[in-house]
Amino acid sequence: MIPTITAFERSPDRGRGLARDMRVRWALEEVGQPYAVRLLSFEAMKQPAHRALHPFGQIPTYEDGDLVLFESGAIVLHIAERHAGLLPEDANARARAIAWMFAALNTVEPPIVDRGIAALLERDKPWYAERAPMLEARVRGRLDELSSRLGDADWLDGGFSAGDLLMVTVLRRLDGSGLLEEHPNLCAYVARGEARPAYRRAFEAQLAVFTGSAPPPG
Ligand SMILES: N[C@@H](CCC(=O)N[C@@H](CS)C(=O)NCC(=O)O)C(=O)O
Repeated sequence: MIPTITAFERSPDRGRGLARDMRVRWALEEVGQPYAVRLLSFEAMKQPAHRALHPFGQIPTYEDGDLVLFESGAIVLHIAERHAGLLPEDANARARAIAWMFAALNTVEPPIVDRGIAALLERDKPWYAERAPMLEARVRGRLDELSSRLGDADWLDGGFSAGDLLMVTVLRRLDGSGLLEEHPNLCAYVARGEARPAYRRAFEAQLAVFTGSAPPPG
């Protein structure tokens, strides 16, 4: 039995690896765990069959035997706890790596998502011109702080961990905004993550879904 995850049948990001199944694929590749993927249309994601797995009708989900999980962070944590390679052995270092996982999803991702959603859905609204600089300033604030903490280190706290995996995927959401480029150390950090063989395999697998070159499920 191998775990099954869900992903977009046709990702709105056109294969740029920004959808949240990418984090789960990357974690599974890092620990060498093979997995299956069930692709879903937007319509199927909102049907009762999928909502039984994911209360909010979203991707990704993770099924392994009796276990069904949703929330990309919870899935990555589950994978990291059950396999070596994504969390340190030392208890304190492990707790700190988990703190970075939360920081990625709870402190850094929200302002990035808020800015992205406003640009997508509010661009034609009368308040957008006033709101956009404020949203951008919030992202800049977080990036300044993260950049200061990272300094010239390779990873956030010692060796590469699930905290870095999530942080890199969160920062990648700024692709094309020019904001990350204001911090050369954060660009280099993301590039280090993207250069990992496990990242490459995960990226190619999700891209193959978009280009239609993924092997048929089964
Ligand atoms: N906090 C959730 C967010 C899940 C999420 O927003 N998924 C997006 C794809 S990246 C989705 O399914 N969007 C379609 C929708 O919400 O209808 C997680 O980290 O798993």
